[in-house]
Amino acid sequence: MKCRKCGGVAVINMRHHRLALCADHFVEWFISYTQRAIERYRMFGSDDQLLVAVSGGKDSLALWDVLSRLGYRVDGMYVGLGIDGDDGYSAASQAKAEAFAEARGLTLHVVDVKQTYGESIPELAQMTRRGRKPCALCGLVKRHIMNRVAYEGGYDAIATGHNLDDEAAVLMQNTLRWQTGYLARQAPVLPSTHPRLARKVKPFVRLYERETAAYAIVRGIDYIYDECPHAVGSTTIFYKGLLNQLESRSLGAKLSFYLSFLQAKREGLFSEPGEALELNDCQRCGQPTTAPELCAFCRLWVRRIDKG
Ligand code: Q46
Ligand code: ZN
Ligand code: ZN
Repeated sequence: MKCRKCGGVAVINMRHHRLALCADHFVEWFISYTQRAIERYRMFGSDDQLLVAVSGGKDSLALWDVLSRLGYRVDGMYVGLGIDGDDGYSAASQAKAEAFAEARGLTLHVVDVKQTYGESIPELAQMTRRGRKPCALCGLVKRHIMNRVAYEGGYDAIATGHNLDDEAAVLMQNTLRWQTGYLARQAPVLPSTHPRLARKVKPFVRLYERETAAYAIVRGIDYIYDECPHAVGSTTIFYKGLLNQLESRSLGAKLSFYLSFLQAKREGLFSEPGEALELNDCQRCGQPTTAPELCAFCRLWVRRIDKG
């Protein structure tokens, strides 16, 4: 297989784009494809200060790499969840994130949940939702910390490494249940609705997971291969498998599923129903919440104190 641009040995064949590229031309294509998505969905500009949510995995480190190569002002943010103790998943992924930042002279904010708030995610899950997966709680804690760090640091937007496979899997889940509220909010850009809630952007939404993985490998990025142990058996992974089957029978199916959804939204489908939700300031942390007194994050810790 030959590179379409130079005739050299291709490292990847993106059949849905009918495009095979060598390592150098793939990196060039990947970076400019990301920049085109940033512009097309008006994610941010060169004056914006960005915060990348870094997990130590391929997508978030590849995103940080691309954004810094594109010349954006971009720092990283790692949340230490305390999963699997001192030498488990969290410790290993934090080490990858820190090594990446250090080698490139980039700034990484690290917030360790246990050190900051008193319990790790598994401990908190054990106390509040015995026997249930910690993911819902983990997502809530991560979102809260990201918003706090972005607000305190004056960042304009939080960028996450969600790729097309992630977005298509979530879209499929939401569509199968016609969850119109979630569908209305699923987008490459979520504008800020409150000064304490930064804009959320996903520059990799049009890139297949195998393309972000290829980019990380070609660029020599040292990332954590393992998934979080709690991701095993998740519904998202199940839907990703279904979509891979679909893609193998129908080339480009994932991309057209997602892009047609965005097109349908532009044409008015799933427009946000009713009025915007009224937001109050949480009486404990100040972050906006639809609840009258405490936000969901603070209720979690207050409940834990009550139980402890
Ligand atoms: S980190 Fe947290 Fe994920 Fe692990 S506990 Fe679940 S939500 S699976 S992105
Ligand atoms: Zn080439
Ligand atoms: Zn709060």
